[in-house]
Amino acid sequence: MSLRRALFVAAVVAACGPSPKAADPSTKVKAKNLEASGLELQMACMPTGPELCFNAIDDNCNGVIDEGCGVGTGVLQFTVAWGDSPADVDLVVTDPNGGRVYEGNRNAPSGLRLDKDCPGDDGCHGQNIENVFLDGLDPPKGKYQVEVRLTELRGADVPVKVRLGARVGSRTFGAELLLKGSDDKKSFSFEL
Ligand SMILES: [Ca+2]
Ligand SMILES: [Ca+2]
Repeated sequence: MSLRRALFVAAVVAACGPSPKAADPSTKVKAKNLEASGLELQMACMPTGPELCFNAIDDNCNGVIDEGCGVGTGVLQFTVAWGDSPADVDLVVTDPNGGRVYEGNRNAPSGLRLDKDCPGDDGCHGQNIENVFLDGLDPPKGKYQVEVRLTELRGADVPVKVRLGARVGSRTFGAELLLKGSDDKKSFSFEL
């Protein structure tokens, strides 16, 4: 190929480039075989207005929980919120490779990350939230387990009301949990 022809081909390729309308990667990620233990997942999203922070609810039903609130999101996101209760509630997410993300291990090789741990030094300010999201676009296939645990009561009134929100692909769902004492836990699992 002559230099001139090569330059022409390169220019055409550059002009065509990757399509600006690249498919939204979240539409390829879909949960199946959802199973809940001790909680009832609400699958429908009811838009109630603009997104509110730190409530673990996708208030504007755009498929993202608490966006614009300084928490990470991705094709997978799991969030718990429990207001100003002094209780220590923990979110534990296990991926299909056995990677476990929680306050004692904030990162898994799959890309799961815990980016907020409350109450504690993460700037909770009476708005307790824990958030786990997938850093990356290609979550490993297989079974995921999401557990919410009341680790320590710390003088809190019982039951401790916890809102759980989950994003899997372009869908969000959630549940209201009532945790009744230390070590009370609720969980759900799904497969990709
Ligand atoms: Ca939202
Ligand atoms: Ca929200």
